[in-house]
Amino acid sequence: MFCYQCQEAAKNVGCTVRGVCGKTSTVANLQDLLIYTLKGISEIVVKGDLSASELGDVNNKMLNGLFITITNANFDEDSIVKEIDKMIEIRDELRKKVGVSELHDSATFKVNGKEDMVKKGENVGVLNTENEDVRSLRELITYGLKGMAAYTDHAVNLGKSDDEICEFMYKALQATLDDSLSADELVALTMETGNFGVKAMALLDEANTSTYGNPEITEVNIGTRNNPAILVSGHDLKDFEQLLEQTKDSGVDIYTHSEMLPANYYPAFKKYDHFVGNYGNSWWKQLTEFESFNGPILFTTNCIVPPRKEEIRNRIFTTGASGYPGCTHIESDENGKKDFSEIIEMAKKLDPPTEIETGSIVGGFAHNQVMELADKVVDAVKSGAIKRFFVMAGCDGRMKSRDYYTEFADKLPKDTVILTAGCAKYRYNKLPLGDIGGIPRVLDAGQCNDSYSLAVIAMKLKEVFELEDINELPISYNIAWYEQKAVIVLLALLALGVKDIHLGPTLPAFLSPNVANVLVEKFGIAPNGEVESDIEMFMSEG
Ligand code: SF4
Ligand code: SF3
Repeated sequence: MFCYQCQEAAKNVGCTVRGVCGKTSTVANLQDLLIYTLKGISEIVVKGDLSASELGDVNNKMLNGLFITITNANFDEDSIVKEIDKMIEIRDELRKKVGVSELHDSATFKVNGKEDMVKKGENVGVLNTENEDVRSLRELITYGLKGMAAYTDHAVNLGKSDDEICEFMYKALQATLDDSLSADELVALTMETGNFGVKAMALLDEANTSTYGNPEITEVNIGTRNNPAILVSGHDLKDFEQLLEQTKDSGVDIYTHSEMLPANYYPAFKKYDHFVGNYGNSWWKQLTEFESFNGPILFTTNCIVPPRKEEIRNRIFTTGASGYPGCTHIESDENGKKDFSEIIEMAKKLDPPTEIETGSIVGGFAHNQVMELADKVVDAVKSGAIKRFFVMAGCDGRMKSRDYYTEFADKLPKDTVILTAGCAKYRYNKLPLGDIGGIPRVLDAGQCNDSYSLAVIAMKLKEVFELEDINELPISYNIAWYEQKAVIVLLALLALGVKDIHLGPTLPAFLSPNVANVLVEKFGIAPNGEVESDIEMFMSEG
């Protein structure tokens, strides 16, 4: 195996024996083959001149296939094998339909069973591209597409789709097979990926807000009640809604964990009295927090930490793109309905959660809510009460070096405001950072996809202040990344013209020195440094 798609890649080079995330080499090779098969489908779609609008459910399967390979989403060999079989079947039908010859191996290869798949996967992975710059750009695009697939998949679950996005995804996946493309052409495709990333996030924003209302300022309870309960993690709001409906009047409470916290901000979920609040912190703390939670846990997406203890594994359920061997996976029926009764029955037999903290945290500052406060915000900027905003969106992770973000938030001057989204917020969302004239100093827009909200806010502020360029705003970007959704968020911000983004805690291992240089020279991307000197540097900007 060779994998370097996330921030925790071994030695910041790549995982070769087993993933730091816990992914086995078998799973890694199978995931590589799944991606390769999706590229093969894309080859047929592009060369056969098929359009996404005539492909129907193939689009959704392609999205789900990419999603499965995101870091910490799916560790289950058997489900990936099934997925490869399914995608090969689709690929072969499409190939017959278009009748094009001279196709890439990915569009024609045959495998016979799991062992054969693993072997094939070994030979079609990342290192198969020899030139390190081409490899770097191909992977940057592929990881961006994985993030884009995740966001589009959530939108599809809520009945919103956009064929143009899928059309682009086939084109971009196919392009990663094309040896005739120059590095410059691949750089251009990377930027186009960012443009479509903006579209995918806008689509999901529209899907979420048109279904569940606009997130609003909310005090989220972080304590517990004395009823048996289910903890929900991941990002899928449709799954969350279905579980809330099915647990109504059952005597079972519902709590969110990690990236599901922003579900608390949506008006549609507030009507459920048994939705108690958020339990615990970011994804990487889940093993201890699941232990004290006592009840079952539902993963709707990443991030799963391999549960070592059988007792915890028995309480974990997965659905959608997520999966873990030995954990029950809940499938949906053809109408997208999921039956969560097994989880609910298990919850009834288990103890209520053990309280690990009390009080509340405040969030819900997506674009609509912030714009309702626009007058206040603009006045605070004009009067100098707010000197600078810091976008600190992105992911959290296990590494000790991420203490940087807690210290950074803590040491920022009191006349600054942090705009956040994604699980990166858990590094500082419980610090007593106070407010500026009633505006909290940490404004949480929501999940990682709600980074889109932060871009909308920046664009609206640009209009209000009548500026030419988004970079003239008193906003600095100090973003934390971990998995591939952060890659599409980054590319989307670049596509929107945002410059001088600081990225940490390390730059991606998949950026070759030359590709990293392009990002530095064209966009001013820089790694984060030391807390105090970084704050000084940011505060002297503009
Ligand atoms: Fe390593 Fe990250 Fe890949 Fe897991 S996802 S194998 S930790 S690079
Ligand atoms: Fe977090 Fe996994 Fe990325 Fe959605 S839950 S931001 S890391």
